[in-house]
Amino acid sequence: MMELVLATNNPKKVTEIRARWGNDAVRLFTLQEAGITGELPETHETLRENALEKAQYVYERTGKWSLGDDSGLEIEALDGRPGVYSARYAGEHGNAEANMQKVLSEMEGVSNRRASFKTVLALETGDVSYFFEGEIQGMIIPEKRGTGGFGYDPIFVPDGYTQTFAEMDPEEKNAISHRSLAVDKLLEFLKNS
Ligand code: ITT
Repeated sequence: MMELVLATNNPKKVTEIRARWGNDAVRLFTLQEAGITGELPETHETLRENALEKAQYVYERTGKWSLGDDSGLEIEALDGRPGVYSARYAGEHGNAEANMQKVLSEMEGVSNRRASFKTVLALETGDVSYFFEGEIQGMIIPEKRGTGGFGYDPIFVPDGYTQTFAEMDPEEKNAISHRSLAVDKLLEFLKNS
């Protein structure tokens, strides 16, 4: 059976990818299961390069196919910020509360609330690297709502919906999210290869 390591330290990403996974021929491993500890390198200025960097870091240490996920929230009125800096927008890596507070204060009084979530997945196979992207458009609301999901989910309402990602059931977010769109492209690729 083919083995694939999810090159992420974010357990919420693991849950979301696993929930979408519909390929019995490929067994998914977490970093923990692959014996890798510590933060993954993330030194570039594009989602694509960072996703690949994470995947290659894990491939080099495990020899197994590896999948990196780099994601970000791009806000029109903020010239695309936080974007590739989403995880550490307020300084400390992964402090979602502080990151959302910073976004909300920068968006105070701003009438253009358009934003999009993007995920780039990089699959490192040793010989070749493949990329799969997903994107969803929506709006930044003025105050947080909901407790589900993670990261910026409480302040993002996807187009066509009234609830934030954090107010939706996990299945509902996963049915439409940027990450799921990218995962579906990866699954399609694996099915045909
Ligand atoms: P890994 O690098 O270990 O995969 P990470 O959480 O640091 O985990 P990123 O570098 O891709 O991941 O940072 C993306 C940040 O963007 C993350 O910290 C979240 O705050 C946010 N983010 C990513 N996907 C999201 C989603 O589906 N919903 C809300 N926020 C998300």
